[in-house]
Amino acid sequence: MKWLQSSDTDFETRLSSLLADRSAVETSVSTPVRDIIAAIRTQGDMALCDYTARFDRLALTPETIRISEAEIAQEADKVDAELMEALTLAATRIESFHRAQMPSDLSYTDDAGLTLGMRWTSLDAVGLYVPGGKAAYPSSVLMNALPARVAGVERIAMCVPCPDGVLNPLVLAAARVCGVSEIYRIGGAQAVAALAYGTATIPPVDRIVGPGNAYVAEAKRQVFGHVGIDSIAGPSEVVIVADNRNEPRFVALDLLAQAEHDELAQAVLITDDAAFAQTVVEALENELLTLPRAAIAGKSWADHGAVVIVRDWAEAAQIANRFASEHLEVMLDDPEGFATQIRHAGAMFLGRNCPEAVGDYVGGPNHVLPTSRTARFASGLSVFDFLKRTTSIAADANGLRAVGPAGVALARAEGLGAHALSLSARLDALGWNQG
Ligand code: HSO
Ligand code: ZN
Repeated sequence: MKWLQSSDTDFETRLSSLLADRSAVETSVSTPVRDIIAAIRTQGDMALCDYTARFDRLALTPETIRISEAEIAQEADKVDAELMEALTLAATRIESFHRAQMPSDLSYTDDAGLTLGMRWTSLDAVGLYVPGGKAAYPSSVLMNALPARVAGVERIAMCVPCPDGVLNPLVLAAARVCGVSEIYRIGGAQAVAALAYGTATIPPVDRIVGPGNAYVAEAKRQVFGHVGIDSIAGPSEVVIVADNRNEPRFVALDLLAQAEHDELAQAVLITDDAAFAQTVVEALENELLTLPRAAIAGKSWADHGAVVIVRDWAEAAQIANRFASEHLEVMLDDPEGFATQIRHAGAMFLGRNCPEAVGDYVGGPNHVLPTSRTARFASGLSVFDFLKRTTSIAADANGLRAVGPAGVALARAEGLGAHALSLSARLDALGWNQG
């Protein structure tokens, strides 16, 4: 863990190196991924079944790539009622927040008499990648599928690797809560390629979203352009701005909640009281003695964790903006006031009783957020990832008379004769006097 004090002379250097900590790019898998994508494009289902046999030890035929409705129901029914209720509550809240995001179309007639419009339409088909193993979070199924649903996407196809053929009841239950029933038991770069280019059994989609390992991330990068993708997620991070009126253990647990995701996760405490920070660190070390994922969380805290002691909250806000972190918790007397100074953060959690875990599961806003300081230019997943815009211009003779001559001048300046004529021929017919 690094301890920084804004009054120290080497503060700027040490802060810069802490900020630079967040940009590891995995490229070593690019060749095998290229080969896998090429094989899926040329051999379709056959290659898909081969890779699944090899990587997931699961023998499939084109008929069994898709998980049947009966299997989904059978697995989902294994989930106990309390968990089902929790999933349903989460889904209801996530859905209603994303519904509130839905934008309106635009249309107005301007002074020149042109009617200008912009209409939102949804994507036709979206692929949702769900990782296998321990990182198969049912909450992430909800966070990826529900915005697509709300946006009006007709077809959501989900891929989830099932090593040794084992299905994950929680993931299938979450899919069922979202009304997703087109689910394939495939994963890795081969699943991304199948979604992007299609096979005989899997029709292609228009955009692929969802987290995955290095192979999945690289495959998404390589199919980008042919289809859309969401952002490539890096390790998770949290910045917590807290005063000394907080319970140190709560702050410690919030730091650990981020650290336990990944050894590369980063948890940072910004406070104005060094003695308070020390009690938080002690509480954190104490929790590490019993935490089930102590090995991961401990390594994350040791390698990437930090405490930053600031002079005042204005300085804290400046530093938080420079972190542009995925999550920002504000545990101060006036969190809303502090939040007005924040311009770069994926998501904020305001108040002493609003840990990030509220947002991970049951708050409503999306938990798929920009990592690695990309909140400087990127935002969390939303309905906008599943919508696109089409603009329109309607012009009658008067409208063309008003704006056409300027268009002719620009077209001539660009040396584009047909452009100029397509305007001027009409203008001439309307009695244009070129002067
Ligand atoms: N904090 C994670 C999301 C998550 N947490 C899923 C628990 N489950 C990345 O924002
Ligand atoms: Zn989390």
